[in-house]
Amino acid sequence: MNTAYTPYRATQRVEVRRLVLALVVGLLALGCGEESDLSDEETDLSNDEHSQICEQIDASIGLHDGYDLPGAAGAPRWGIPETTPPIRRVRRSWSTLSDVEKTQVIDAFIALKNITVDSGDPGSARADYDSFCDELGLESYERNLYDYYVEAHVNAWVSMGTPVQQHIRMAHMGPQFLTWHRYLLLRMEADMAEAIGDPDFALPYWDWTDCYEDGDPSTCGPIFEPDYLGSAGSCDQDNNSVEGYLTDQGFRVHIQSNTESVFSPESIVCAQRPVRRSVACSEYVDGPPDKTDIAGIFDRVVYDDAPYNSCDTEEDVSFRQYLEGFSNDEVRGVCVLSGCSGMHGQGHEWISGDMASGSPSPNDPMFFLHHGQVDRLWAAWQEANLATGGKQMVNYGNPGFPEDFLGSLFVFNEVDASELFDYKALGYEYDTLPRR
Ligand SMILES: [Cu+2]
Repeated sequence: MNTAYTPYRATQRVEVRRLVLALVVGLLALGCGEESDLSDEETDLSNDEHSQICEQIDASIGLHDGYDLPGAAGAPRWGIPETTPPIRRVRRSWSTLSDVEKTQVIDAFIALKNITVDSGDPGSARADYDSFCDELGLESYERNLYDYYVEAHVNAWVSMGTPVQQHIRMAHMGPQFLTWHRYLLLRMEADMAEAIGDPDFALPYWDWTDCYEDGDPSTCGPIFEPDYLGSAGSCDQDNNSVEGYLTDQGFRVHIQSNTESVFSPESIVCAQRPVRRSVACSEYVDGPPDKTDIAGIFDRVVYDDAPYNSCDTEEDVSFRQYLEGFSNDEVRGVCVLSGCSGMHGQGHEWISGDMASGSPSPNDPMFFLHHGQVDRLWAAWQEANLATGGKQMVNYGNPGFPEDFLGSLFVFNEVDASELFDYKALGYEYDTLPRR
């Protein structure tokens, strides 16, 4: 199945580089290239500067469709996993798991790293993907089932450069943000279950509010335990490797990006190193989202709103925009690019390190727990709509989901967005859901 990585056309490469360069130069000119020593006043963007960045993001859209990039080709297609009625995965809050259950989750993540192409383990056929790292010649790199998810996400991110007609399939900054990540988690969860031989295995989620109730809100003790998910890292960017069980068991990152050109395939660099975190070190966010932020989802009555992007869709109107981030109210260039507000972006930025690296952010297993919470809030919002609108409500409780966006997912073109609305039909549910 594995076919060689065919570089996208040279003319496109030049254009990508030029645009990314323009973006970076633009950011530097706006004073956003430096991470510190800048006052708020200096980093604030005028409306004009804000639209300029948005236009540059838009301009990078359309350069390639992603199918000739690694991470997309090679591996067998999946489809919706089997969901025979007895299988009911109940996704629970991480902080309610027993020590044994926590260890099982971490071991499942590690197991996926050990399911390499040639291992012959269940699922190993799906590790036969075209890796960005094949092309970059990382000698000791072995393609594996965990990194498949990282590379698929990298592809979806750098292919944010999608033709205009492909905008309807973008995995971020648009309506398919929630459907795309729901599918990513669904498949990851199924692979973890298979890897550890427990068909009822369910991916836990990170309930952000635990950081306020049960621990030191500055570092969120209930989550960043060295024995399980690993330490909170360090604010020293050169010395922020995660310590503890995860790292000790050999969990390593293989693909990273240089953060100056996050929307370009040119940004990809391959590596062999532990996960990095700088929890609570970002100057842009004060903490993970809290109860008040979460309650705000019920004030947004439509799923998404025209023009269905990140820069112009109103987060006061669009549930998706409010949840995803990349807010159109951002006043800092770095936040327009990577998201600092909006609950999803805020969580990424608060953990920082690999989580704030954009395209390869699934390198940190926290990505999957964080997106578990994002998916849970979508489920809660759907249920609230179903309760008020009756079971006949269009699109399974997603009023305002744009018709044009109901089709196939980017990279995962074997499924349609519309197949992912009814999460219980996909074989899982949540232990609790926030209510209106
Ligand atoms: Cu993502």
